[in-house]
Amino acid sequence: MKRAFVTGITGQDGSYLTELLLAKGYEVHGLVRRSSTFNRGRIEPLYLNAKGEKVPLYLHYGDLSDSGNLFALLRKIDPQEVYNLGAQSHVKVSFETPEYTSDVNAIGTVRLLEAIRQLDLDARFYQASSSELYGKTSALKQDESTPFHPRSPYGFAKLMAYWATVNYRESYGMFASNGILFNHESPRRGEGFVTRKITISLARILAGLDKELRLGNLDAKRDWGFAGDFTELIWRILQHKEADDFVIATGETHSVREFLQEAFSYKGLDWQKYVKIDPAYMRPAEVDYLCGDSAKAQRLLGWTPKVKFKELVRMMVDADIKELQSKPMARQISPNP
Ligand code: NAP
Ligand code: F7E
Repeated sequence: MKRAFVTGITGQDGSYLTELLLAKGYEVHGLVRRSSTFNRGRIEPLYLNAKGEKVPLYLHYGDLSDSGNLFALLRKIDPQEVYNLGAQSHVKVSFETPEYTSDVNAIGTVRLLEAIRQLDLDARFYQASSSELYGKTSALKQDESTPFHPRSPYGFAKLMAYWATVNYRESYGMFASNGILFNHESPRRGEGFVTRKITISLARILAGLDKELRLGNLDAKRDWGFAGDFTELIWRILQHKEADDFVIATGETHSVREFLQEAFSYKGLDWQKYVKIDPAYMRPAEVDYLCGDSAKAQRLLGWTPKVKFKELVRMMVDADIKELQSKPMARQISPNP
């Protein structure tokens, strides 16, 4: 049985990837942070299989900022595959916590790579790189050869992690690969990201709980895919015959305004009656436009994205309406970044 070590297991991608790895017969070990409130909601449904039996899923306390912890865990688990999905993943928050974001996202990656190297583990390493590396780009489509120009502490920290991964591959012959993933969303998306903020808010407006939705820049364009599709690729990147870097994207771009239009019109509402622009949600520097070219992944990993924009928006809207109906008064929306 293959053993995988997953950082960021409690997050959106961590939960989809764990589901996939368990279905493929892996033993999965996840790094979890201690927090004052329990945050295992996304992985709780995975503890038992369809027959009600316990699955080989093990959680270990730790943190990407703690080298000793990472060394001890990797020594004990001795995984064949390491997926580094853990990160302070919010771009706007990274402007407020640049040092912390750099420590976790950049140095945290080096800590993992260094532990694998020093322990001489025979482990393949996946780094969750991001389209935020491209930032202020003039390329109509971004691929593996497009120059990087990050626009936030999140972006520059992920840039260092990207290059650390490439360097450990080139210097030490390690199987270390980057997936440069464009935005991917789902009903499990964090509530502070714009797509989920919109779909939660729409569900609350429909239920009569909210009257308005406060947002920042509606002109930004993103290449939004479905997280369930993308995590299959994360796994395939580590099964490829050699370590390499791959762009994962749908190749279609839409503005935040188009997302709003699609979501609200699906439920027969005019978004312009509800949305207020609030400078609190603007960023010191913005990434205006992203649209990925994943031809390399399609050619070498045999993959095409399945879920299209409209289907993704509707899936998220329907899921949030259903969730609100199942616990009507339970949801207190907190100020989202
Ligand atoms: P997410 O839902 O925000 O999950 C982030 C995960 O990282 C959570 O499990 C979180 O744990 C964990 N984490 C945060 N700080 C940590 C620390 N100091 N030590 C250990 N773990 C820590 O993110 P996601 O959307 O699943 O994204 C997964 C990865 O892909 C991230 O690295 C993200 O930057 C990157 N990425 C995401 C996208 C996207 O569109 N989703 C695109 C490109 C790249 P808690 O639950 O305890 O907070
Ligand atoms: O913002 C605009 C905002 O926070 C998208 C992360 O997963 O994808 C994600 O980063 C756009 C931006 O995602 C609000 O200004 C308007 O232009 O949903 P987001 P992101 O910044 O693209 C990349 C690939 C990652 O790697 C990251 O980890 O929407 N926007 N109004 C808003 N954004 C937020 N969050 N909240 C607003 O009210």
